[in-house]
Amino acid sequence: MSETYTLSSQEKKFVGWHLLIALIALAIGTLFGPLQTFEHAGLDLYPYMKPVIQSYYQGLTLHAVLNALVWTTFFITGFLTFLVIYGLKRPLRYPTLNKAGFWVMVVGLLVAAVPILLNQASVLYTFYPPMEAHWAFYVGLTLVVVGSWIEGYGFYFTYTAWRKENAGVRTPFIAFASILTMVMWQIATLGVAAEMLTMLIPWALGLIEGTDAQLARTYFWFTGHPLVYFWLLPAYISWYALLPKQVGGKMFSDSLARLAFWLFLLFSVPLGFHHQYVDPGVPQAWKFIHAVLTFSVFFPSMMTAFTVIASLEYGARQRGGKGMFRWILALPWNDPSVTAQLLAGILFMFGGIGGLTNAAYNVNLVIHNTTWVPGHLHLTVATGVTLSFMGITYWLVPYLTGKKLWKPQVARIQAWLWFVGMIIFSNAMHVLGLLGAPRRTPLGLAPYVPPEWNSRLLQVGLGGAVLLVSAVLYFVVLAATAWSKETASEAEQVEVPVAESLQPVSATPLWLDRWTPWLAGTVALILLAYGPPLYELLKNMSLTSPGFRVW
Ligand code: HAS
Ligand code: CU
Repeated sequence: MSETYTLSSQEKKFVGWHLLIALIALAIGTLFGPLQTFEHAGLDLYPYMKPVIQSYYQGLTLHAVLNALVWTTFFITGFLTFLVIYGLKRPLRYPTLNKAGFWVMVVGLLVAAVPILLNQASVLYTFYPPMEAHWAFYVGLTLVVVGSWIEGYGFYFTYTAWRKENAGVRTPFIAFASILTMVMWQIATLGVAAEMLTMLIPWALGLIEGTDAQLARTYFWFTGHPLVYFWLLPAYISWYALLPKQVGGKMFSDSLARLAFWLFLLFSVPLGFHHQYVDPGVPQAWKFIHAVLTFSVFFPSMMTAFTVIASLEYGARQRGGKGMFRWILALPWNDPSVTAQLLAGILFMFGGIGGLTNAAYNVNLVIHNTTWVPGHLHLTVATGVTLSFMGITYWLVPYLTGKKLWKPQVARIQAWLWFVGMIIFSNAMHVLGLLGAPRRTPLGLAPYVPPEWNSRLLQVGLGGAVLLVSAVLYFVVLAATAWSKETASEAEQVEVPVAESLQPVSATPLWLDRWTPWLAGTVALILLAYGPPLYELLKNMSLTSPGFRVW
């Protein structure tokens, strides 16, 4: 196998289209974040947005749907496409199939966007019934998921073709982990597929009278929890296999990395009840089982923390780093892609600690539905993941466009501002949550705000302002890079940073490259953890709740 593979211009364009749509979604979606924080701080700008945006809830729906669902899904399918091609060092087996999947996603996005923009679907990104959106919202989101599945089938065909050509060879890690992420996603999204097809779409079309709110929430969180790992795993691929190369080191252990990914496949899905601890329709015993499984999925993230940091330390020591902690300073902090991902990792540690707090039943009762939860999700998906993806674009966009990154020092400042802004914002949100502030509420208008919340609410606004500056800088850097007239010279071309493993990949045991046992285990665990409670809910299903429009 040749050491490097250069994507054809067609392939680069295809990946680039995914990124473009993802970035447009992020550009619009992030703007609403600061708007919400300013509202919390007492500066309500929504009245000025009236012709376009009718309410806080329409803004919040746009914010979360565009950022948490669209930015992530489009970026991830694009990045995984890149990693599958580059990792397997071969073109997609059926590029037309992948293109078809992509266009289904785009059509779905447009179909869902219309009702959101017309204030016909201000149901937030969790779209819990009995709040009822326009049918186009549900159909559009379903098409986005179906499109991503089709792209996934394209990966599987490509992998099978590669396997035939490379019998007995270990699947290169970046391709393996990408395919696993897609498999996990396809299993995970069965929950919302069932929710949309059997309940929400027929209901919104008037074919059935009502919904069963408890069953709908259970379907949703079947998908909603592993969704967070669908966001996280592509960042982990970068931390495990690309970042070490960027810091001049090697991947600490190919085997351990694979084991972590298999554990994510196994444990990502069967624990959605940790989002439903307060739901009356879920029996205690099942909440307990899902709590235990939640602590199990904590484990591969701990493995990740130790092995990724070990890879970073190895790289830093190769660069002359010394001391117990001083080696951290020897990391290439001048590289914005590295800085963004290191800072993302640091805040993600705190997001992980918060996750453990959330998962503990009795503490969850304190923080559930408070601003603590958005505090947590901004450390995880909005920093661990999003700031990492930003870091990845700092080499990927130059690679795809053949341009030089515009002003790397500005990109570096952007990463630091995201880090600082998020610390201010997220810390204040966590504390407010402990003080009892409800999430998803325009707190600036709430009549019950006690004086001790005020300083924290101001910090929320301050964090939002810093994040706004960071977001603007990010898009300026990317736009200036893409539109620059200067193409990178031969010597300045970006090399795709894929780290070698410290131990030869051939030493990775075969059981870590076999799908059948792991898939069987995954399906069995899901059946055990979800089968009986879902069966009960389906047996007692009553589609009686009429739709409400509360906005
Ligand atoms: Fe969570 C709620 C539990 C991880 C996202 N979570 C949410 C929601 C979102 C979300 C979006 O149990 C809100 C949903 C909603 O709208 O209602 N979460 C956990 C647990 C983990 C966890 C146990 N969450 C995530 C990740 C997310 C995410 C990842 C997105 C990407 N979460 C919960 C629970 C709730 C919840 C409850 C429900 C709360 C409620 O009541 O509503 C764990 O998987 C976390 C494991 C993480 C670690 C950290 C490892 C650290 C690493 C960093 C390495 C450092 C580096 C840098 C590389 C153990 C890997 C080094 C740098 C140098 C300079 C050296
Ligand atoms: Cu979860």
